[in-house]
Amino acid sequence: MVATATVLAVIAGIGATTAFQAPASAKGRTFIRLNAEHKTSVARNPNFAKLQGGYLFPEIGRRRAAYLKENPDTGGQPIISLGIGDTTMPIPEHILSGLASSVTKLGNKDTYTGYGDGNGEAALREKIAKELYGNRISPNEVFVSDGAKCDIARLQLMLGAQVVTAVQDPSYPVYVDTAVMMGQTGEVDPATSQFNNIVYMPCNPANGWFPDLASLPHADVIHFCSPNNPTGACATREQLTQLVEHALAKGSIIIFDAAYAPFIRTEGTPKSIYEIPGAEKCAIEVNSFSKYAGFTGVRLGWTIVPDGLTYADGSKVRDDYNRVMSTAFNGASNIVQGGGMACLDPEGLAEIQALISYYLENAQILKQCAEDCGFEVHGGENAPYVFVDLKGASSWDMFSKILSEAQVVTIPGAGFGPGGEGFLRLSAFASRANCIEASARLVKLFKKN
Ligand code: PGU
Repeated sequence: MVATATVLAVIAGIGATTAFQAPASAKGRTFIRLNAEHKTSVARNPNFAKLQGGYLFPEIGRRRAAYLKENPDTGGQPIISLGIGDTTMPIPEHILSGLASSVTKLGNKDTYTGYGDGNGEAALREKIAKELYGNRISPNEVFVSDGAKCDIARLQLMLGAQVVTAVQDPSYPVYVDTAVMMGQTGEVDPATSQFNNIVYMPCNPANGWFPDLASLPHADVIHFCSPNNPTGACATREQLTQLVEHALAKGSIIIFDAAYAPFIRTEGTPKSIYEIPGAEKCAIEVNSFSKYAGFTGVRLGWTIVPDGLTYADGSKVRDDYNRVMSTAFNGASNIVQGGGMACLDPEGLAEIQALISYYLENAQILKQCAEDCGFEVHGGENAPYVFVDLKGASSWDMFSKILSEAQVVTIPGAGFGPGGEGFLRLSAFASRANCIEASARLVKLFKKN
């Protein structure tokens, strides 16, 4: 029906039709014959042209699919993913019952609810404040959401284009990518692979994965993640105190990503930036049930914006974040918030600890494996990521080698910023069986070479 080089578009007349389908009767309608290369007159947002290729994790997926297409038998064994940090263990019973009971409530006219409080149900905000922050934070400083990644983007929307952002290098790519999308940056510098107008805070084995803050140019906003993705480094109380003191002295705002907080098992290591005095005057914290409770697909997170955090003009950051949330978000799903409540019951908290213990044991297996392969290894303690030093090898080359020769997906360190080059990230969120099998394959591969 449709000519190969052209599509028919209906621009007048009532009645359903698609752009690719000629209607049964053309009577009374006006058609335009459009060239297949039809363009709108809308200019592309120039910030998107600055981004270097696609988002990291789908890019890994594309390379895996391309390998599979060319090698359908995958060397006679299934591909194992130690790539994206995606949970694999099922949601435990008590937490699941919280999700199930909120579904049931929706089917009963006495308990049915529609739109709720856009910042989260009061009971959940109270429980987060009490169980996770020991009431150091008040419920009206808690904003419940559909996840930490989405909150990071919404914080950028609030901060606008005029701020200078600092990131750990390497770091979770969402901080830089959303800064670029917001227009905070210039172009990428091909010589350094760094975006102009972003402050890269080098984190590497030589500085104990903690930047020399005093030597860095000023940044308005400092993204800091601990336990860190991808390095697995976990900042000490002394380091976080330095960070907070630096932010207070410079008037900066810290956006502290605590998505992996429950992996911290070392006594005395802070799980929240608000354990550091003064943080309530300079820090926002993003967090999520994704890695705590296997909620990566369920989607539930929260952000803390303290009442005492202000802009230069004295206005409250909290009020602007409230404006963003009430305008550009409509509250986390009521089903999912029931799951969040169950997470914070004593039974749910115990289930979270059991899940985390399982993944931490996986991290030990992967750490041992990388050491057996002859590499120096970082992370894997108090964190679900193992960061392998490739002794100068290119991380994308190593990613390809391991995929094609051992059928194991990993993440190249360079995907987390130029400071990640020469490293490979292994995720401990795979199943135990897959961690053991992947380890055997990697040891075989590297012992051979
Ligand atoms: N913050 C950090 C530091 C993360 O590593 C991740 C997920 C998130 C936030 C996302 O939390 P949500 O609450 O689920 O939105 N990092 C994974 C998944 C990749 C991705 O694109 O989010 C990873 O493999 O790094």
